[in-house]
Amino acid sequence: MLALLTLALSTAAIAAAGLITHVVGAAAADAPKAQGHLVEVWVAAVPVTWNVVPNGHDAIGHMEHAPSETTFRTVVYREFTRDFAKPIPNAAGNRGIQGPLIHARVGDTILVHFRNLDTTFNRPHSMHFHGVHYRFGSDGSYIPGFSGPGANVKPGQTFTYRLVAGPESAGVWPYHDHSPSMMDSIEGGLYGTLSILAPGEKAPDREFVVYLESQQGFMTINGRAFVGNTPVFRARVGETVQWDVLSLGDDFHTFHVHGHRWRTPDGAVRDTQVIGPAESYKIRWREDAPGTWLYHCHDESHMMNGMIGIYRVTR
Ligand SMILES: [Cu+2]
Repeated sequence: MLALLTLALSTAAIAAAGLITHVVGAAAADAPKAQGHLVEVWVAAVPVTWNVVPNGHDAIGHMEHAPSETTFRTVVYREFTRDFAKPIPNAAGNRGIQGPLIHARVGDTILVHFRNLDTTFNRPHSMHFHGVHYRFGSDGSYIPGFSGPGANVKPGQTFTYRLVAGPESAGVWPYHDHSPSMMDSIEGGLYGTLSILAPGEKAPDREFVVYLESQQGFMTINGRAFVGNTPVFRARVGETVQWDVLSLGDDFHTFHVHGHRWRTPDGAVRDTQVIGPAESYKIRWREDAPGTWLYHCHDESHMMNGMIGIYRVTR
């Protein structure tokens, strides 16, 4: 009886908080409203030629890789200026294959205007966001007979997703294609990151995004494999650094940074932390360790197959 009552109460509380957006009634109708700022971004799915190992070399295993083995045509998310006027290059700290790093704060409403410019494969695409609140129409996930246009955006079409960063949305979350072409698209790099600050939380001095995935038979970080191709992240002693760690695909990884430790939300001290498909977490510390450090997945075969990079800390 008590358990039932607790369940009923918590379900009502969750519905009121907008977590269950398909509930019919006032709570659901009110869910996607928020008090904060309006964050508005323009993102398109665009075809690119991508090389997983641009320098053709595994610097640690001393293997050579020909461009024909490591290059493929794919579709990625790229940010545009207002009304898709012109493309914006991926910013430092957000290097690589993934789409724009979208910043917001709890309470904000986020409008993501999405355009499908996939003229290479002519496939439908979409954007499906983890961690935030939205009505069913902004779910972006294809369900035959149920989902709307936002789940199946055809080449040349545009759709706007309306998202709200709720109280429990603080943290980092993936977004990715969930249209009928999601299997090919996700392996091809059609994903990105939402980074949401809690109320009153200060933004870090440095924010590094690490997407662990696999492409072309290599284990990749942000779509690149091997030291010399994967991102080189940089910081100075005294700075607050934040690592946004995310994973998509079929594999579990163990994210490890040399010479550093961090505390997880449950208080445990770690220097290696497991992550499964579509999981995400952020790690923060105040930098106090100058040096040239490795960061990598500690699954040995993943590391030797490319999932390793350099972190440089200067005084
Ligand atoms: Cu791994």
